[in-house]
Amino acid sequence: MARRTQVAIVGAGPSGLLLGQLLARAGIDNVIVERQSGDYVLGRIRAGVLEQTTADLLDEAGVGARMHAEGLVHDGFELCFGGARHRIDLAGHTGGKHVIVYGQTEVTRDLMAARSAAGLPTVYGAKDVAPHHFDGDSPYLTYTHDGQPQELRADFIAGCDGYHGACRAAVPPAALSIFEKVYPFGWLGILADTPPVSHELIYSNHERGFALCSMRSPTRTRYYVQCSLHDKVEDWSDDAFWDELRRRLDPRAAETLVTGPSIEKSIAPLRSFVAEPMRFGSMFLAGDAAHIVPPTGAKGLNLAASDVRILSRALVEHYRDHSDAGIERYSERCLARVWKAERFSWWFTSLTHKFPDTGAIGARLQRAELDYLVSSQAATTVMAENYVGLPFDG
Ligand code: RFL
Ligand code: PHB
Repeated sequence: MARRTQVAIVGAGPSGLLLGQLLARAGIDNVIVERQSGDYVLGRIRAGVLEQTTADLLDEAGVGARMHAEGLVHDGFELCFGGARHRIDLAGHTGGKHVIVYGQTEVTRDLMAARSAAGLPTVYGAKDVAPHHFDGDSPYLTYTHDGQPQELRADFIAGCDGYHGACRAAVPPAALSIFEKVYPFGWLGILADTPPVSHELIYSNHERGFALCSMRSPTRTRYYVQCSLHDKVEDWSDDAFWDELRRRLDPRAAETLVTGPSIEKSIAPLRSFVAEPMRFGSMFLAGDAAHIVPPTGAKGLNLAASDVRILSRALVEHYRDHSDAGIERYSERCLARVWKAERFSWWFTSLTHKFPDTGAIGARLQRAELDYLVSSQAATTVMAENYVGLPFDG
């Protein structure tokens, strides 16, 4: 049966849900079509750090209350190398800016709750979603739901369906430029109900490989160690993980680390990826559908939010002011910010991970750069202003 809406959104991750919420608040009809179940989407443990502009957008979408109540404001983080920790004072180098530690799972849960409270339509468990006729102004989606073929007509399609989604895949290859780098290692992550080893995040460069100490709350931790791409989660017992993490931290952190049973354990590959442009006629790509960063700078979710900010404003301009200026500039405006975050995430990854092919000189060059970074006000400022999030171009 054919149904109609103004904006058909593919994907109920943070990009799709946030876009849906912002559009609905501006009186723009939208339907979200998601391949998985809601519980499956909530079960994915991912990002943990929000830039202030992301937090502001969640407020604008009316879903910021729990983030303000439960999120942890961080004014700095620590870099660990050579057996010692060095603090990067984010607030002191950016005129008082900070980040908020609040899990992607919670952002998603808040957005889902707001969407269902507002009675906005979401189709979970939609199979074989495909966008059609997006080179004209009458695009539509087809999909199967409960075994029945469905059609959703729209003015616009928003491809918020992540890296493996259907929207980018439907674009003719000749219309896309792809830029990609796959890193020769992954991150093994663990979630545990233990108190954080430190009140701030610790990014550690160690001869055995990178490690990251993060958290979700004062009683829940998220830790990562760089691992081989050949490793399987089953190969890593909790004890093996904790032992490896301890070895990659400074002696004080290693001693005070509180361990416990994992409640989630997973391996993520690391990739830098950009697909250009981000608009094809009446279809837009947003978030991971268009770009991926390695997680080292905590930029993925924040970039998704900045695409959604630019897209929601462009669509509001279209419907309210009858101007397509924002739509015409969507791709260019997103990509300006995307490439800067790609550069930062690639650089921070290069600085902190053990690379199989750069040898002893690679490690010494990293060490020289880390020493410089923590001793030069100029270098610390560059790090801090990128970490808290670069400004929008207006
Ligand atoms: P998502 O979250 O992948 O959501 C896409 C949604 O689309 C659905 N979908 C489809 N639906 C219908 N039909 C299809 N054919 C479909 N194909 C896919 C999917 O089921 C899914 O629900 O993309 P979105 O919304 O753009 O959000 C992007 C973020 O999830 C991502 O950038 C971050 O998680 C990246 N990331 C981090 N970002 C940060 O900003 N800070 C961090 O600290 C951070 N840490 C991380 C991360 C990502 C990680 N992994 C596992 C990739 C840590 C890790 C370990
Ligand atoms: C996380 O808490 O999952 C996290 C934090 C910082 C990062 C990446 C991931 O850079």
